[in-house]
Amino acid sequence: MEVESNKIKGSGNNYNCQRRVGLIYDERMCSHCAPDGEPHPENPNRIKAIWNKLQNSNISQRCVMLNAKAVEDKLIQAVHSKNHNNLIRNISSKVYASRRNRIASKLNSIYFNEGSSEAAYLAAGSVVEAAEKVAKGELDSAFAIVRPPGHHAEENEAMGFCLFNNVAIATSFLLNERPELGIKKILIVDWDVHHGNGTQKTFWQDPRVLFFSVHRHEFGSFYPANDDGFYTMIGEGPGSGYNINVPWENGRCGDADYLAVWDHILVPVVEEFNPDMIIISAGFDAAVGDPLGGCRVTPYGYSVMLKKLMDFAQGKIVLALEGGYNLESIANSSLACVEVLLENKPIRGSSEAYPFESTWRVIQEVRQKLGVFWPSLADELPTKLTNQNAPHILISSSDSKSEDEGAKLFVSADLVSAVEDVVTSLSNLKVEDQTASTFVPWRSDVSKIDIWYATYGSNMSRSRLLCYIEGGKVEGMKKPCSGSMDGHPPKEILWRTFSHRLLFGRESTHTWGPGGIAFLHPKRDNQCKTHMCLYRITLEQFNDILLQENVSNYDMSSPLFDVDALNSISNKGSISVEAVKEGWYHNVLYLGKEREMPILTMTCPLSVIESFKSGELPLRPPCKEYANILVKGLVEGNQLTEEVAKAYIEEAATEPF
Ligand code: X5A
Ligand code: ZN
Repeated sequence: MEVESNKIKGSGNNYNCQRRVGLIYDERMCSHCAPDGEPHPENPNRIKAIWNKLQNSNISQRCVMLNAKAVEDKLIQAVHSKNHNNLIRNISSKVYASRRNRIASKLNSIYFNEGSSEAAYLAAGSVVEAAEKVAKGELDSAFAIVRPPGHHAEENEAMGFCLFNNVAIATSFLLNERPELGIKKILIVDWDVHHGNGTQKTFWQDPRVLFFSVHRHEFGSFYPANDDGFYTMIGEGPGSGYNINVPWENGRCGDADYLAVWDHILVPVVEEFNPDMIIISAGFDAAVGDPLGGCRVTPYGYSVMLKKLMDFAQGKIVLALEGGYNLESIANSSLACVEVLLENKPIRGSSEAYPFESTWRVIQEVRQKLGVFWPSLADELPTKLTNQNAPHILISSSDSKSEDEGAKLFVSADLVSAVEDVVTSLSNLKVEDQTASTFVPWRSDVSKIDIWYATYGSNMSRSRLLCYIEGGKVEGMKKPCSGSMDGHPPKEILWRTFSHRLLFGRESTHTWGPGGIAFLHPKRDNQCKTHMCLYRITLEQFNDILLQENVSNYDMSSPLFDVDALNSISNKGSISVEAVKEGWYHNVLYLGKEREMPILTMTCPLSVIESFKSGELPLRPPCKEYANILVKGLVEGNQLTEEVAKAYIEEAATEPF
C-alpha cells in the first residue's frame, strides 16, 4: 500500500499506464527540399505525413510537445570536421546559391536548397533536445520527427540524403557534455534498411557506444554499397565487439526475420551490455510498401521490436527518424511506435511467416563472429529452430550472370510465381498491416499480370533497369529512382530484334545531363533493326516504370496503363498515356506477343518524330556515360561485342532522316 501511494505522489501522472513521451516536430524542417521542384523520395511530405497521422489519431495530444532547437556548432564538431560544419552552415546562404547544385552533384545522393542549413541544424538539435530530456528523466521516452536524416553522414561528408549525423551528435553530447546525467553507456539501434555507416565510423573505437545495425547488404551491392556494413566489421581497439552489423543477403525481409535477429542477437547482447540509454536510428524504409527498401516489416513488427527494447535502460529510449519513403507506411509505423512508448505494450496484431533460410545463416555468422565478446551468443542455435524457414526463392532468369550461384535453387518461372503467391499470402495472413495493394486497390489487379517490357535504351542494362524496380541509381545517373512498389526483379530476360528505327535526340535530360537520348520510331521500317532487351515484369511494375520514365508528380491513385489498355493495345498499336503526356516516353507501343504475353515498349509519339524530322527538335548523339551504359547492356546481354555495340549506337546516332 505504502509503495503504491508513494509512486502516485512521486510522478505527476497516472502510474499504471500513461508514460511521458516527448514529440518533436517543426515545420522549418520542411524547407529543405530538392531544388526546382524536382521530385525526390526524401521530401517534406515525409514528416508532414507522420505528424498528421499522430494528430489525427489523437496520439500527439497524449504526448509532451518539445521545441526544436538548432544544434550548437560545438556539438556538431564532436562528430564532424570544421570544414563539414562550415559547409552545411553556409550552403543555404545567398553567396552559395550559384555553387550549391554543383557542390551537391559532387556528393553521393545529396541535394541542397535555401532551407537545407536551418533544417540540418534543427534536425540534429531536436535529437539532442529529446535525448537530454529523456536522460534527465523529465520524459520516459521521445520521438524526434526530423529531416534531413543523419546516419549516412560521416565526419567530413554528407551522403545518402544525410547532412549532419543527428544520432551520433546526440549520443556524443550525452557522453561528453552531460556526464552529470549518469549516461555512461548508450545502445544505438539502427533499423533503417540502409547501413548506418556514419554512426559506425563515429564510434568505431568507443566501447561506451554499442552500435547495432540491421540492413540490406547483398554482399556490398545495396546502398551505400561497400563492405562497411558486413558482419565482420566489429569495431577496433577498445571498441572491438561494440559494433554489430546484421547484413541481409536479400530483400523482402519482414517481421519474422527482424524478430529472429532481436531474439537471437540483439536482446541477448543488450542484456549483457546493460545500456543506460537507447537511441534508435528509426528509419522506416524496411516497412512494407517502401519503394527503396523492398522489405516487409509491418507496424506490428516495429511495435514488437520497440517493446523488446523498452525492457532495458529503464525504458529511456529516443527514436530519431532516418529514412522511410512510403508516406502511408512511415505514418503507420510511427504511430505504432508512439503507441508502444505510451502504453508500454505492442500494438494488436501478429505475423506468422518464418525467417528466410538466409536469415538464419546470417544470424549464425554474426553469433559466431561476436561470441567471443558476448558469451550469450557463443552457442550454436538448435537446428530445430533454424530449420523453420520460409522458402528462399531465386527468380530464374536468362541473365547468364546469376547462373553460377550454384547453392541456390532454380525452378521454372511458373513454379516460382505459384510458390511466391503461396508465400506472399502466408506472410500476409493475420498480419494486421496494410500491404501496398490495400493502400492502392488497383495495384492488386495489375500485380498478377505479366508482360514483356521491351527496352532499347539504357534499360537494356540490367542494373539500370533494376533502379526503376528497386530504387537507387547507377553510375552516370544524376539522381536516384524511386523504384516500384513491387521490388521483385524481372522473372525472365530475353533479347529480340525489331524492325523499328532507333534514334537519339533532344538536348539533355535530368537523369544523364547533356546529350541526346534514345527513342524508338513508333512505325515499322523493314530497313531497320533495333536490339531490344525484354524483361518479364508485372503490369504493376510496368506502370511504376512508365511513371519514372515520364518524371511527373502524378500520384498513381489510379494506374497509368490499366488492364483495359492492355486488352485494347494489340488492336490500336499504341496508346498515348494522357496522365503523363508531358513526359517524353508517354507513348506505349505494342510490338507483338511472346509466349502469349504482350510485348510493350515506351517511346515518343509520332508528332515528336515529325519535330525531329523538321529540325524543330534536335537529333543529337548520346553523352558518353549514356552511350556507355547502352553498350554495357548490349555486351552484358551477350548480344554484341563491345566494338560492334559501339558501332551500332554510333550509326543510330548519326543516321539522318
Ligand atoms: C537515410 C536513407 C538512403 C539513401 C539511398 C541513396 N538514405 N540511394 O534512407
Ligand atoms: Zn535508409
